[in-house]
Amino acid sequence: MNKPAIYITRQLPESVIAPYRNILDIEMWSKSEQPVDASTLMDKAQQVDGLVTMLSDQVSSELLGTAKGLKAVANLAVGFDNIDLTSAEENEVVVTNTPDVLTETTADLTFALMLATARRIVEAADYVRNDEWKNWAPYLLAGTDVHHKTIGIVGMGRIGEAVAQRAKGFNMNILYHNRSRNTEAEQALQANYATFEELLIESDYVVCLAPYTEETHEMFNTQAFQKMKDTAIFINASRGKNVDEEALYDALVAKEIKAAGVDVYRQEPIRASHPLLSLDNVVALPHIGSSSEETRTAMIQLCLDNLIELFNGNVAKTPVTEKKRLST
Ligand code: 8YV
Repeated sequence: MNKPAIYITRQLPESVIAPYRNILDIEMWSKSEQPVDASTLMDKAQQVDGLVTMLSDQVSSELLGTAKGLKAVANLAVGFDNIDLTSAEENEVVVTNTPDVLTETTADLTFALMLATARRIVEAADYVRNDEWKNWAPYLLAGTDVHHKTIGIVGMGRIGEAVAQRAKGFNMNILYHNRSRNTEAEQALQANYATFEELLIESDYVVCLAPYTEETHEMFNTQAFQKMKDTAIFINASRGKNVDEEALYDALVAKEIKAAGVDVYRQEPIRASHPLLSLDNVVALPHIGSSSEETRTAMIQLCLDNLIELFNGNVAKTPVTEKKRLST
């Protein structure tokens, strides 16, 4: 029997892929410096049984409608806002994602970003490297404490809970806002539910971990930043489109909030000319929430395991669309 053919839209390490070559006929995008272009992705989608895609690949209704042999799309991310799910369902293409394996790693990065922003770690490291450190001064690069402060987590899913766990270790007071109450987090992590407005008003650290949906589109806007304390630090480690970036810039310049740590942007990658990068009180990262070697490997393996399960006629381990087997 022929092996199912799959196309992977980035170059991934052969050491991780190799064991799967016995079961799957795997082709990968060949250029390490640039992402797959839309027309190659469209062509490949028409030739294979499965795709492994990244958040930056648009899996559109046009692609799904024309790729008649395509049975499954395994997205290398917990999010799937790059995939037209309605069209996937209509075309009976099963979509999978990579939840759980990236939870702790993304929570580590979120917390690191919060600490880096509060304690001005990037500025301080540059200060030493640029030979600016001439004298000791009592308030030299003085930051803001994290411990014993109030953290407000917007989006109390798996990653939100893992961030709350870290916050607990820092003796923080934990508020959260979510579509629905998370009673488990309330009990296990002493997290207190707050309306979005209450959370904005009361938090020292406002941390956005909500997935991107129509409801969350630019929920962090001028009004939201105005409600925050002028000492508040804003962290975004979920999706750029949850934030009105102009409003964030204006709030930072007007000192309506103190600082921001950002891992995600409306349009990625950003360029050095992005307004937020002109501000010293911004720590900007290149969307590396889940980027540890261990987690990236686990994510790739989960994508490929999902495809194998599906091609074997089983339900995928982590399906996004309705749990169904591929019709054989
Ligand atoms: C992605 C992410 O894994 O999982 C998500 O939803 O945002 C990231 O961790 C990364 O962008 C690769 O697609």
